[in-house]
Amino acid sequence: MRYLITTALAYTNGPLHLGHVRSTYIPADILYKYLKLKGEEVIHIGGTDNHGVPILLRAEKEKKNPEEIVEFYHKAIKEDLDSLNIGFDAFGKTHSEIHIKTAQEFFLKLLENGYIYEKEIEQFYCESCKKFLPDRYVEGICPYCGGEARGDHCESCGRHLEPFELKEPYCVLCGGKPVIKKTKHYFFKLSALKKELEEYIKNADEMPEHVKNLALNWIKELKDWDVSRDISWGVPIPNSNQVMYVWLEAPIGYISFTKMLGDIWKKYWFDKDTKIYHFIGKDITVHHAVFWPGMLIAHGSYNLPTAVVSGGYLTLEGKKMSTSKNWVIWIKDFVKEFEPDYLRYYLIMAAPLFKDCDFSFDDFKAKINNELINIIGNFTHRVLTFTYRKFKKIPIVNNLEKEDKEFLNYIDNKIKEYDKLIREFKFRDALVSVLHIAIEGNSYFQKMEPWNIKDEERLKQILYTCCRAVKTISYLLYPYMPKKSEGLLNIMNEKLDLELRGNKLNKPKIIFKKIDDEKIEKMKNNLYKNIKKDEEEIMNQITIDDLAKIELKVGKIINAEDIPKSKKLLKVIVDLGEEKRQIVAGIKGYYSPEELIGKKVIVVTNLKPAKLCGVLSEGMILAAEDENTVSLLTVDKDVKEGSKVR
Ligand code: B3M
Ligand code: ZN
Repeated sequence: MRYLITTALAYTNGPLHLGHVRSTYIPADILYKYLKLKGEEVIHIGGTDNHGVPILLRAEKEKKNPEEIVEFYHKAIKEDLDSLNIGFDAFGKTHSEIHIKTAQEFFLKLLENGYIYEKEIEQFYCESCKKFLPDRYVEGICPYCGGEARGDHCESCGRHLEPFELKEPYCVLCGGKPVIKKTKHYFFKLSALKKELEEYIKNADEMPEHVKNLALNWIKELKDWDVSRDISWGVPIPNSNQVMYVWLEAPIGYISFTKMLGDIWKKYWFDKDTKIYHFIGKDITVHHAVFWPGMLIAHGSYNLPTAVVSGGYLTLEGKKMSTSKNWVIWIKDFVKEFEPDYLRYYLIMAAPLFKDCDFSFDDFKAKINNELINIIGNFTHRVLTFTYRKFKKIPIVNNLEKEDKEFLNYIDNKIKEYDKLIREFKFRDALVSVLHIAIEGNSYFQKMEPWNIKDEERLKQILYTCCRAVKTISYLLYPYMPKKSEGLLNIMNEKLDLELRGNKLNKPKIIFKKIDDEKIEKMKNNLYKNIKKDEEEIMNQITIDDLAKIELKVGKIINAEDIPKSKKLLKVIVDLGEEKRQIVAGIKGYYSPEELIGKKVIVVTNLKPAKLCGVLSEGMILAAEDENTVSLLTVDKDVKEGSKVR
């Protein structure tokens, strides 16, 4: 089997932050390094995405050429990745000859196969700038919430918008009022591919379940896709003065950049015994699991993705990351203070890849100091220093006792488990298997009490067994923490494999050093000073959709009883019109059961049922509270039971 691993092509309008590397680059690099270690034929292809409106807007604002912006961030992004030891076989740019040529050929093939057609549409146009204004070139007022919005999206309420929906639209370049003008655009016939896409997704055995579901949902209502733009920055569409929509050409970069390796690129894109894994962040799942395979099917000759590995979001100290609000940790700042391997460890350990995850400095410190160092650091250091003191080299023995064999057997099983998990993208679980070897190793060492053993042969057997464990740990840690693995192997004078050669040991030094509090405090201070109180409030705002999740209804209390076991709780039956519910309310002492009967209250009706003091509660009654009392919320005029509250 041959493997092609790709990572999402980062936009060259900023450097990388923790979110990018958590969802995409670190997990991809772990699989890449592991498959390489196993001697598999594998390449990792990545690069940057240089087109699209945000980059052009940034260039226009900074009065620079888009090329300059692209060059600057392409370099910065590659440096960020290098600093974390993410390995690539090719790292390209979409603003390059090889890509432009590949994308144009691709386009022409789609045209030839009948999957691209022209259609007249209306677009905003700025007469003073003499420009069409796609997507983010127009801003205005959101018709839904009245907030300021861009042509494609409202930042305030989070809704997707079509440009013509905007109220009081204006051109972002000159502030002028745009007019509506007709233009011809190219469309990709995505709607014709419904059956093929469905079949592809259903049969993609390695596709993660959440990706499959999302894709199948999208496929239900496939619309054709507007793939041309009236701007000058991008891949020119042959025989036209438009460029390709960035999302049409960017994924073709995976092919163009593989071509940078020469003729072998063909094996990866045409030979059937190749697996293609696209690592991405979950916000671009549909582009990779629907649009991109659609393009490949329409083209007709390339391999389709085996899996789209889409990692969850990362929040920072419990809040959504925001580059505009400076609530972000840039990679280059992070690696100035902490070892890159610690970041790699933490971001994998903090949560499974497909789940969202939070980065917090305190938790980072705790996971490194209390988990990694206490378990793996402690075991490996203990074994190496003890063995060095006794023999100066790794003892090799032929015979082992039962308990040694049992431990080695345990290790072998963990190696198998790790292999299976990592290939299933369960990077966290695979790392936990390594921790288990160290935990088991620590208890084996403790139980054997090598410090009390007088018989040299027996001592050699025990330390040999322990060194096998340390060697295995070093090997399995390599994809996750290449530098730490190298440090351990250096002490053992060993190669990166599972053999034990009985070499002379180098004097052990501490490989896993603790993170110190000062650095944590410094980073935290730097981060928190960015966020002023009022900004904090804005970041805690919820959207109207968040609010709509809570279902509130008017209910009439028809029965109330004491719960004798509890100091605070009363059991209440509420009539909600269509149904009656039992709810446990924390109002004892403020209301007697009798005075509750007949009251109209506000009930949260879609709260997950729970037992309080052993009594089932199917909802919640709203009440206000100050330091003196608790007061139930009620309705101002009499309305029917079951009325909705909004
Ligand atoms: N540049 C967007 C992103 O990183 C985009 C990815 C392209 S992958 C072909 O979210
Ligand atoms: Zn204008």
